[in-house]
Amino acid sequence: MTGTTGTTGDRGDLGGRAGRMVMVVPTYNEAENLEWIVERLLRAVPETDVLVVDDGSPDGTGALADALAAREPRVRVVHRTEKAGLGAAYLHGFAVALEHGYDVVGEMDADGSHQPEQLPRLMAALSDGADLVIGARWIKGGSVVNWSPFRKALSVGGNLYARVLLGIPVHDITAGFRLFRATTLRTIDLNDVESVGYCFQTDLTLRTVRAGLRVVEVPIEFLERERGESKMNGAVATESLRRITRWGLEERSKQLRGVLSQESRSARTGPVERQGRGLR
Ligand SMILES: Nc1nc2c(ncn2[C@@H]2O[C@H](COP(=O)(O)OP(=O)(O)OP(=O)(O)O)[C@@H](O)[C@H]2O)c(=O)[nH]1
Ligand SMILES: [Mg+2]
Repeated sequence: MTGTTGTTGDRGDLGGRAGRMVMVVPTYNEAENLEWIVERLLRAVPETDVLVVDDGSPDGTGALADALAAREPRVRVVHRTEKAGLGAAYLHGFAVALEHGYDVVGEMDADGSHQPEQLPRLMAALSDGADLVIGARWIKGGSVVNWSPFRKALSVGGNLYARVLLGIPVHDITAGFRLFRATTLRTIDLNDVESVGYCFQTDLTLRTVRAGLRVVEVPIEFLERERGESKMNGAVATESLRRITRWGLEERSKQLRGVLSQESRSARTGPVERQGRGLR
């Protein structure tokens, strides 16, 4: 379990009463990007607060975040002692955000892939009634700039696999530019989330859909990072494939059991109108 050293900054709390929205920004070795991206975010959406969750970056990102927080009251920092993956960092950030009473809790990478200038469009979708808004690459109007055809194929294929296997109508399940209503995060149970890498995004999407909440995708332009190094690796991709397959098969076998028990009931009681959801 990763230790924490709590929040830092020049205010006693996260300012949840003043700013109703907070963007959680996880960082690991983003010294070249952090200041640039946080300043853009605060310019694009002045009413938001920012919560940086740093996993003890060896390149000094945590200290840079503290310096930002010292001069900008909208910025707060959570320091964790070791790199424990994106999912764990977000769970920690969400818990802090909910504790401080924010109404809207967002996710955004610190590497420039997600453009803060596009955030107002996600905010509009939330105001229109969504419970979770996903900034999506793989829908009409969405795009990815500077990815190799192989990387694109991997992401499109992974999303297609997840959509079909999980049977949910979301096109960019792995995307990490998002806004949650705080009520959404309180409704879906975050206590048993085990996903570590970007599979975390799929996990939360699935929980939101299964809770009967409204997920809306808004097209974004995703830019490949220009500075710093990607943390995506084989282990992250494998975790995703393994967990999505397990969730999908569990759901399918539940449906199959439902169909079979209905079949045996109707065999015993004669013809009845079929009501089960069946295999999608
Ligand atoms: N706190 C924390 N942040 C992380 C960790 N892994 C990645 N991040 C941050 O999460 C965001 C997304 O990570 P990236 O390295 O860009 O990974 P990615 O977006 O899946 O991969 P690319 O598309 O290749 O950039 C960045 O802001 C990272 O600094 C981690 O273990 N802990
Ligand atoms: Mg990235």
